[in-house]
Amino acid sequence: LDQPVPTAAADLTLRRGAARVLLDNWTGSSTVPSRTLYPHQWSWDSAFVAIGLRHLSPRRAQRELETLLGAQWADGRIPHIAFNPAVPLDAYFPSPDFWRSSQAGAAAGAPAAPETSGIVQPPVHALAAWLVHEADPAESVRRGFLSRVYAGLAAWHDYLLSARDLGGGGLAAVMHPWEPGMDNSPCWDVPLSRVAPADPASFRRADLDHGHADDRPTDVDYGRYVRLAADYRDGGYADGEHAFAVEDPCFNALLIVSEYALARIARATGADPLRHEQRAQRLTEALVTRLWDAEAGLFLCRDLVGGELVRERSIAGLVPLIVPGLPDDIVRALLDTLDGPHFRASDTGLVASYALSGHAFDRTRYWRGPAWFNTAWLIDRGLRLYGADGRADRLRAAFLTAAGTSGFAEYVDPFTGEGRGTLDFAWTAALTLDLLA
Ligand code: 9YW
Repeated sequence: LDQPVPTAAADLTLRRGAARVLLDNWTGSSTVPSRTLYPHQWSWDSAFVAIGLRHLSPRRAQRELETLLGAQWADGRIPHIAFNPAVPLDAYFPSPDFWRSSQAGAAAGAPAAPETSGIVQPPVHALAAWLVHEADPAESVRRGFLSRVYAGLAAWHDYLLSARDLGGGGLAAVMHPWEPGMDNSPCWDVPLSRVAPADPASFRRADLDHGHADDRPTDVDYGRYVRLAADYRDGGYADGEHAFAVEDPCFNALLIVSEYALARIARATGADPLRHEQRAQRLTEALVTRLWDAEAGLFLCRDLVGGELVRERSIAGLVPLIVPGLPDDIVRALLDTLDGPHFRASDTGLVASYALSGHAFDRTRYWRGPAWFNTAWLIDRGLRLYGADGRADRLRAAFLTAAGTSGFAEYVDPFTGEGRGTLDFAWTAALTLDLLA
């Protein structure tokens, strides 16, 4: 697809629009993903937001991450949501009175405040912290930013690599479809099918107040999400035996990149960088050994309960292109898959969240087909890492066009770029600013 060539004036309008979204979504100490749909602080959203916010205010970007770390549990986990006590309980479900973190999570070290969820999201935070530091090293050093965040970030990775190595193969496992951040991906269909849905009368979906039912997960899937979360809570958020346990390539690729970032942070603060570099290398080996599938041409999820690879092509299997030091044949295969018949990225511009050729492909439903901006940003980085700059430039142009024309949508139709989900979505705006910088 030929993208219009961005002009300086168009860039300026886009930059102003993106900055406006971030200003409007700022609460005073962090950023909400969306004023309507997601009125609290989300974990990986905040990391992406900080990456964009650093171009407007490095100070505010630091604050974003430090606020999130204020919700960290003593066992090291960074919860996927830190709740704003000023927001009414019925504005978002599952609400704080569902998770009951300060009580149900006490044994796992949940803080007394704020209330949080008990599950996690992908570890983009150390990468974000390093990028925030780089935006203004003098201000970062003046505030001791890296020293403030290092211990928390290291504890976060320690948690993922110990309590969450449920498969014993050196990767971190997710225990809920919300943890990899791609809530209703077809990758979860089989692992999730074993979970009995919670009684629909036992909860009320707040997401449907703001979004189209056709764009959102189905009610049955929602019931299963609720059941998994309630069981985890009722077990005191202890990790171990669980009905849903999956090794996700995107989650682990982000952990690797964040381990390399943590090595840099360690070096800058006088801590030991070697430990993190070695961990990143071991994780990379485990990722390749456990999740690479040459026949599929991308990384797959491993279902630890069923004991098999999940044979679905999702964007999670392409994101590991951001991992440094991948074997040449894997890099070549990932590049081929990206532009090949399953994803056709050279035609679509942005990359679909699930193979266009897949049996479960749905161009409007959330993570079952629509294209998202955070994954496009990650793939842009991967393409540049491996010298595919021409392709990265095309992806970047498609990203900026779709972000602007859709009003910073949460996600878009992969064929038309038409906006879906909510508008004025924080990470779409933040990553727009980053690509324009
Ligand atoms: C939900 C906030 C979150 C993102 C996830 C996305 C969605 C939450 O929104 O999940 O309520 O369904 O899937 O990645 O962090 O933006």
